[in-house]
Amino acid sequence: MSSYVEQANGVFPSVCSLDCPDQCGLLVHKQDGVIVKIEGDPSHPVTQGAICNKVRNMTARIYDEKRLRYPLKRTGPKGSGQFERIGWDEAIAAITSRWKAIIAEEGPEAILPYSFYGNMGRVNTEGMGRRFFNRMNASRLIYSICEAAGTVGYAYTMGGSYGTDPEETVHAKLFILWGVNAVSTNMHQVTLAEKARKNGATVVVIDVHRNRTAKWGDWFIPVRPGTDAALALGVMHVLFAEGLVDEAFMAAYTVGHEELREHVKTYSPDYVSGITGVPAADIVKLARLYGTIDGAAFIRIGNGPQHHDNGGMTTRAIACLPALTGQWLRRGGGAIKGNGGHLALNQRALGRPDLKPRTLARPRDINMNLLGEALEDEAKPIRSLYVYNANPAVVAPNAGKVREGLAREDLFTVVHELFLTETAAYADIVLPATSAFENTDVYSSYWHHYVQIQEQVAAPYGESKSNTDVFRLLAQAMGYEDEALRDSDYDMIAQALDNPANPGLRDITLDALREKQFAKADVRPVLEGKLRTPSGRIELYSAAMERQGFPPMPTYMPLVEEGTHPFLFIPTANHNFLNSTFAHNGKHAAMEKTPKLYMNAADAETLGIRDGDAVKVWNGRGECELTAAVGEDVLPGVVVSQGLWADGKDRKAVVNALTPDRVADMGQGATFFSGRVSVAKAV
Ligand SMILES: Nc1nc2c(c(=O)[nH]1)N[C@H]1C(S)=C(S)[C@@H](COP(=O)(O)OP(=O)(O)OC[C@H]3O[C@@H](n4cnc5c(=O)[nH]c(N)nc54)[C@H](O)[C@@H]3O)O[C@H]1N2
Ligand SMILES: Nc1nc2c(c(=O)[nH]1)N[C@H]1C(S)=C(S)[C@@H](COP(=O)(O)OP(=O)(O)OC[C@H]3O[C@@H](n4cnc5c(=O)[nH]c(N)nc54)[C@H](O)[C@@H]3O)O[C@H]1N2
Ligand code: SF4
Ligand SMILES: [Mo]
Repeated sequence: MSSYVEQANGVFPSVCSLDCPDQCGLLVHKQDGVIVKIEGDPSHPVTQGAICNKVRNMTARIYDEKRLRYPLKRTGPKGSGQFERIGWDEAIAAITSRWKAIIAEEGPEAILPYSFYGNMGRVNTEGMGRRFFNRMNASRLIYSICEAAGTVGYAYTMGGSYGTDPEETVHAKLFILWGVNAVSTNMHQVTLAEKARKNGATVVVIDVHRNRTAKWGDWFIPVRPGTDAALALGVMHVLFAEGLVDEAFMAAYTVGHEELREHVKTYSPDYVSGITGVPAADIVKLARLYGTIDGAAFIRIGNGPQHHDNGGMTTRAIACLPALTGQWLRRGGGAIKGNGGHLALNQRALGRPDLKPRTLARPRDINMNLLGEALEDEAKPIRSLYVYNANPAVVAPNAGKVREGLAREDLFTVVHELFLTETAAYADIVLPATSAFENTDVYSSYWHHYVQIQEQVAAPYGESKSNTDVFRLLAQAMGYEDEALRDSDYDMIAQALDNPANPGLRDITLDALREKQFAKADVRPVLEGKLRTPSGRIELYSAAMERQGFPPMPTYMPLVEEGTHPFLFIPTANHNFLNSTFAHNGKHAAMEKTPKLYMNAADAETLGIRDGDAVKVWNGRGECELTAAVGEDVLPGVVVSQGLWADGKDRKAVVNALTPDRVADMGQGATFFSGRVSVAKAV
C-alpha cells in the first residue's frame, strides 16, 4: 500500500488518469482524509502546473452524491435504473455462478469483456482484466473505437506510432493543426505553440468547424469533411511542381519519391479545390508556406481525418508531407499522430496471452465498433457482457442498436463503474469502482515522452474496488489458480516496465518512479536507425499496402455514399467533458451549458431555423434533439455537434444514436464523422 493513503493531511503527487494526450502531473490536497483540491504539478516538465478546467473541478466528480458506493442488483426492467444494494460476496457469487453455467453450456466465447480507457492506468486497463479473460478464453475485443484507422495508416508511412517529441515543438516555425481541436483536447500542445508563436511561428488550422482552436490559430482553412487526403496531395503537387521538396532527404530516407512525383501530377490545385472546397490559391499558399518555412514545420494530426470511412488512407497521406520537405531532421519538425510507440510497455507481461488454456481453440475477435451487431448475433450468441472503463450506450457508434442488444433479457450484463451510467442502467449487476486517486498505477502518455506513477492517495470511496481487485476476486471465485492472477499492482507495474523490446525504458524502474513520480523515456530521434516499415525507410510507396489491396501511394478515396439525408454530421468531443465522462456531473454539464448543433446560416434559412431553436436531427439509425447554433462556423451541407451528452429529462441528446457502425478502411476503425442526417425545427 502507498504511504500517502495513511496520511490524513498533506499534498501528494499524482497523475491525471483521463484519456487525454497531455497526461498532466497533479498535486492532490487532502484534509482529514478527504481530497479537497486538485491542481497541476509545477515540477512536471511538460504540463508545468497548468491543468484544464475539468480536472480543476474534479473533486465535484469524486464526491458527487450520485457516485456508486456499493454493489447493486437489478430489480426493474433493463435500462430503468432500478436496483437494490447487495454485498460484494453476493455480487461475486452471482457473477461467477452465472459464468460457470454459461461456460459449461456454450463455452467461454459466449462471454465478452468490453472496456476502454476511462482510466489510462495501464495495470487497470491492460493488466489484470486482460489476464483474467485470457485465462477464461473469452471472446476478444478489438480496441478500435479511438484512433485505430489512423494508427494503421500512419504506420504504413512511418512504421508505427513514432512522432516528434512535443517538447521540441517550441522550436517550430509553422504549426499545422489538422483535424484536432487542441485548445480543448491537447491544451499543452497549444501552450508550446504559443511559446513558438512569440518567436514568430505561424499556426494553421485545417478543420470542418471554426471551433476554439480555429479561432485561436492565425489561418483557418475550412475543408469539406473526409477530403483531407486530396488536400494533402494538392500540397504535394505544388511542392514537387515548384521545386520546394528536399531531394537529398527523400533520396536518403524514403522509398517511392519518384513514383509519388508522377502520382501527384493529377492533384492540381484546381482539381483539389473542387473536392475539398479550399480555394486553389489557398492550396498554393499553404504549400509555399510549408515548403519555404525558415525553420521547422510541425503537423499535429487529430481525430478529424481519422474518424471517417477513409481515415486510414487520409492519415497515411498527411504523414507523407514531412518527408517531402525533410522536416524530420529539423528541430521540432515532423508530426504527431500518436506517440504511443515510443513509450511501449511490455504488453505480453501485462496481459499475459499465454494464460489461455492450450487445449482450447483461439476465441473469436469482436470489433468494439460493431458491439450492437455482435449482440444481435443469434448463431453464436453473446450471453454475458462485462463492461469496465467504458460507457458504450453513449460512446459507441449506432448506440441505438447497442441499447437494443443491452436490453436483451437473456444477456447477463455486469458493469463496473463510478456512476450509474446509461450502460450501467442496463446491467444485471453493477459494481462500484474506485477513482484513480484511490488506486495505484503506471501511466504512459500517447503524446509526451514521460512515464509516470500514481500511488494511491485516498481510501476507496464507500465499498468501491479497483479493476484489478475485482478481477483478483473473480479469478479466485472462478477457481483460476495461476500466480499471474494474484500479482499485486506494484508487481504488474514492474513487469510492464521491463520491456526489452523498448530500450527507451531501460532506466525506468518502479523504484525510480516511486522516487521521482515521472521519468522521460530515452527516445531516439525518429530517423535514427531503421524505421519499422518493411523497407526501414519512410514509405511514400508501400508495397505492403498494395499486397493488402490498397493503392500503394497516398490516394484520395471518397466517403461511402449513405443515402439522401442532406447533411454530413460531425459529432466531435467537447471542452468540458472527456468523452462521456463528466456528462453526468452537474457542475461540468453546467459549464458546457447545452448540446449544440452548429449549422451554416444559409442552410438554417432554407429550413426556417433560427439560432437557439431546438432542432430534431435524424436518419435511419435514430434521432436526437439539439440546440441550433447558426452562423458561419461550418460550411453549407455540414452540421457539427460537440460532446457525448447523456439523455436529459426532456430530450434525447445521444449523438451516437445517429452515427454509422461501418468500419473504416484500416484498423477496423470507427467512422463517427462519416454519417448523414436530416435536420428540422423541433415541434
Ligand atoms: N476536452 C476534451 N479533451 C479530450 C477529449 C474530450 O472528449 N474532451 N477526448 C480525448 C480523446 S479520447 C481523444 S482521442 C482526443 C481527441 O482529440 P481531437 O483529435 O481533437 O478530437 P475532436 O475534438 O473530436 O476533434 C476532431 C476535430 O476534427 C474536426 N474534423 C471532423 N472531420 C474532419 C475532417 O474531415 N477533416 C478535418 N480536417 N477536420 C475534421 C472536428 O471539427 C474537430 O475539430 O482528445 C482527448 N481529449
Ligand atoms: N460521436 C462520437 N463518439 C465518440 C467519439 C467522438 O469523437 N464522437 N470519440 C470516441 C473516442 S476517441 C473514444 S476514446 C471513446 C471513449 O469512450 P469511453 O472509453 O467509453 O469513454 P467515457 O465515455 O469517458 O467512459 C469511460 C467510463 O469509464 C469509467 N471509469 C473511469 N475510471 C474507471 C476505473 O478505474 N474503473 C472502471 N471500472 N471504470 C472507470 C468512467 O466513469 C466512465 O463512465 O468514445 C468514442 N466515441
Ligand atoms: S484532462 Fe488532460 S489537460 Fe486536463 S488535467 Fe487531465 S491530462 Fe491534463
Ligand atoms: Mo479517444
